[in-house]
Amino acid sequence: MMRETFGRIELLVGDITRLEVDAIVNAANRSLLGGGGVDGAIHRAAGPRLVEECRSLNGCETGDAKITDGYDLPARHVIHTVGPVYRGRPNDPKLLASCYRTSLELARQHGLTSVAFPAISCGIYGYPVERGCRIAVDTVRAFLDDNDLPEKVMFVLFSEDFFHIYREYLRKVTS
Ligand code: AR6
Repeated sequence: MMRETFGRIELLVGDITRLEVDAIVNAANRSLLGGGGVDGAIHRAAGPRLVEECRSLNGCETGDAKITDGYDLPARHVIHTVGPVYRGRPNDPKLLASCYRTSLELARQHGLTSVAFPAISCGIYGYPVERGCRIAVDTVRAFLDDNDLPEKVMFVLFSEDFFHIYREYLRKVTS
């Protein structure tokens, strides 16, 4: 099985919509009204009540995050964040790091124990996965060092290629 644990961080290959966790994070767009990729999959699995709640949120800025119920998902909540479209600019890493940090901050404020992230911005938004992975791992590790909640963070990758990139980096920084 494609799964490995690094302290409070767990890495796995799978479909994030199937996870029974306190919150899954959605790589959304600023409208928060659905789209393709993981966003489409989450809305399909959560059912139409999710987009109804999302309509009341008035969208979300890039780098920010908002929380909803999980409805028909096994996850209790969805944390919707909006990653940057990759342009190779100095602000891209800051905005992507902010997605991870604000999502974790929301989880902490809601007393959530377990949170699962997809590879935000590394699909349709074109972020190079090697860089996206470093930002994800560094930001999550720094947050966990400073906070007791969430107790556990999962990176849920959709391909074995992405899994290997994350695993190599996590092994390097945790050894
Ligand atoms: N579980 C886990 N990961 C998944 C799943 C899944 N079910 N489905 C796809 N991925 P993307 P972005 C992976 O494109 O780059 C949407 O239209 C996928 O293989 O979903 O942030 C939004 O509305 C990739 O590795 O998100 C926005 O408009 C990763 O999730 C835009 O796409 C992220 O890819 C956001 O683009």
